[in-house]
Amino acid sequence: MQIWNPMFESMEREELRKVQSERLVSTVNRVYHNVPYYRGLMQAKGLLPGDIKTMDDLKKLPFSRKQDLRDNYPFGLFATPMSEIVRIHASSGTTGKQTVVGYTRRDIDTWSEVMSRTLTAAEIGRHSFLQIAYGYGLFTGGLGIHYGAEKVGASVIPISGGNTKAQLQVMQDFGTTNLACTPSYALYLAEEIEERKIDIASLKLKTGIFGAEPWSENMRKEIEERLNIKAIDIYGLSEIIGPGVGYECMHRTGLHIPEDHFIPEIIDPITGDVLEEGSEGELVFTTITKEGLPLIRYRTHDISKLSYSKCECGRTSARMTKVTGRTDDMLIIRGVNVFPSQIESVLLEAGDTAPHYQLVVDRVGNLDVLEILVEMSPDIFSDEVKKLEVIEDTITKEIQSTLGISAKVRLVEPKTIERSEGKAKRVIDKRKF
Ligand code: DLL
Repeated sequence: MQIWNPMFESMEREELRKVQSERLVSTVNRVYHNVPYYRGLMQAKGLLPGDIKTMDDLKKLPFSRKQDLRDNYPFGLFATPMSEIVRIHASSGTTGKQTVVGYTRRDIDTWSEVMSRTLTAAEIGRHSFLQIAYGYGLFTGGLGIHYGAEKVGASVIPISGGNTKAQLQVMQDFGTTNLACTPSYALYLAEEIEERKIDIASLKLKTGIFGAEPWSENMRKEIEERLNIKAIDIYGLSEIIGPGVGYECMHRTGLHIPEDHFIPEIIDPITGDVLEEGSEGELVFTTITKEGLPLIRYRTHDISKLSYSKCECGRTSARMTKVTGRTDDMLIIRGVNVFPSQIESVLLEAGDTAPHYQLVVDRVGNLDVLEILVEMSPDIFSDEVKKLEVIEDTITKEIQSTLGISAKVRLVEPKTIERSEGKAKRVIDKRKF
């Protein structure tokens, strides 16, 4: 198995720490002098750039948050003059203003570099036909992957998201070997392939790189079986760079983090304390090479764990576990913490249902009620009502026993839950807080 940049991806950890320390010091100096907002945050903590000498001092630095970007909308946290910025992206999010991010020419090179590492780890290279079905535009998915894909020499098919019919046509006619899109769109494509009776064996698909939203291991199994491919998890967020912040190799034992560019930490989301290796908590990243929008200890709200052991693939970089959810996506239903991905796992485990579901949370009287709408798989759709009731009942019990909450499960007809070409909307929370 190939490694794109063995010097950095397989660097001795002690050596890597030196590189990180050097780059951290220079980043802190840059933001202190160039971004008044950061200077303010550091001053509030009584910190001068000189107080940060090595990686050991990282935890002294203040956190940054999405709200900081919003408060400085659109360009207030940029650390270079706008004349140096060659690209602007934005992420829409579900609430509030867009989060705007800017890249210098060197940032675009860094992005292509970390994406080249990502693609090489998924064995995508000169021999590959990569269909990029992530959206092109302000979203970072399309263009972010695109530049890395050209750099590794893949034949790039920049089809962007949507237009499912064209996606399938291109997949067949161009001989797509690799697919890049959200896991929910991958499933939708699988469904359409079945619907249109396209022989899956006639396709050349081998591997897909899926991310941009949480997806469970059961969802991975489902995609792999239905598309007859290997499904690789890729992670990233616009604020840090876009896709390229975490990537699985073919061993799929966690997502490798290019730590010579982004330093990860896991913190307790309540106290902000840094947690030990292996503990579950909120992922925090510090960028140490970015010029346009360097971010110090940026709180992602994503929940994961870190490990620093060497991977069988030879990479020595930290690995994060698959993101199981976001601290802000976590539903608290009658006091119980529930992540949509846990419910997804139960639904897929139970069988007889399609992996399309929606959670509707409401408050009746003073009680939270959770309704789970889940599509029947087409083959049980025609079954008698009694059988459907049995399935609903089984899932309800399974949810109760694994998650400890009661939910009303309602099987709905195939294809009634809205399909997404990008990130799926899984939760409708009607409660007023
Ligand atoms: O979603 C960047 C991206 C594009 C990643 C394409 C992978 C592939 P944003 O729109 O800023 O950026 O959303 C970032 O999406 O904080 C996570 O909550 C979630 N997310 C991204 N990748 C994964 C993943 C892009 N593999 C937010 N698993 C992040 C779980 C993910 N959640």
